[in-house]
Amino acid sequence: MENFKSGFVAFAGKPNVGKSTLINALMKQKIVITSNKPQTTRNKINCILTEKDYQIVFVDTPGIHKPLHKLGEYMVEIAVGALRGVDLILFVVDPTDGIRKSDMHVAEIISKSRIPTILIINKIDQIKDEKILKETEEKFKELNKIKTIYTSAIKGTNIDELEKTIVENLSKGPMYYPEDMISDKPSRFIISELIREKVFRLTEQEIPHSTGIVVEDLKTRENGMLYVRATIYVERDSQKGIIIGKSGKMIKEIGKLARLDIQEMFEEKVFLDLHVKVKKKWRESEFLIRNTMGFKDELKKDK
Ligand SMILES: Nc1nc2c(ncn2[C@@H]2O[C@H](COP(=O)(O)OP(=O)(O)OP(=O)(O)O)[C@@H](O)[C@H]2O)c(=O)[nH]1
Ligand SMILES: [Mg+2]
Repeated sequence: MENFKSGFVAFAGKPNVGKSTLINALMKQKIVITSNKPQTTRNKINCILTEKDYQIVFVDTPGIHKPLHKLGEYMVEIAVGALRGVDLILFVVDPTDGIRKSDMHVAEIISKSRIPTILIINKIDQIKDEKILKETEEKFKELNKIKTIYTSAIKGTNIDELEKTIVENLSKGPMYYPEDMISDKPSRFIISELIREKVFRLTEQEIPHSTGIVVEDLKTRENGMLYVRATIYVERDSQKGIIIGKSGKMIKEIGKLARLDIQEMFEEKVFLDLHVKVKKKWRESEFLIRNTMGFKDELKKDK
């Protein structure tokens, strides 16, 4: 163990650039949720990759954006706070969307931290003209970066190279987590995320962002089946109607897809009992956010 390396490696970037997809690619399994809608990730989630000679703790973070409600403020607070004290920052940008003020804002926060940074230009499978990659890189020449890596998280392009570069930049260190641990979050949280992912993927407009999931009950029954009772919270009656869908079609689909994912992750047969409730304006209330989001760990005490 004398030459064992380890470190905390935080992902940073605006929403939807592919931070969580990159983490799943590096972990070689799905751990965090992803969707084509911005602001999918709401918490800081540590994902742990342990190999013979090193342990990397990937810190997934919410996308940094201009918040429109209290939930958004918390997400940004968590994202910026997650960069404090890490060993390395992976700054992810999406060249298909063009580099904007919002990216430069993240770059400024990263620069101020003075933490060594790797610039990741992701989604290169969508880029036909190499010139765009060079131009994108050029925009960040002020950034104190160790290296730039072009990736496609979806195709797996340069993911090995990224891992190698991370390891090269880690110092000698302890095993922070047990070697068989892959996430620092409890099962209830992971299950609530898998359900939320289906809502993000199957619904549109303001619905996904108005949704919070709470796993109320989780137990293994005598027949070995994992029983999950969860509530999907929305803000308005009309949203409840959409989540349930015509003759319950939507909630059935959410339940089916979530159940398959939970089964795969926990390697057990799952019975998923899903409910929908309205909690008016829960995204504006600190108390309700805490009770709807599993945010408790990261947030400071009531101000
Ligand atoms: N074509 C392509 N799409 C990608 C790639 N990486 C991620 N995506 C897609 O981009 C979308 C956003 O991915 P996420 O991983 O959820 O993005 P994120 O940065 O974690 O977003 P937030 O959690 O909202 O901050 C999803 O639809 C992904 O499938 C890539 O390399 N190529
Ligand atoms: Mg994410």
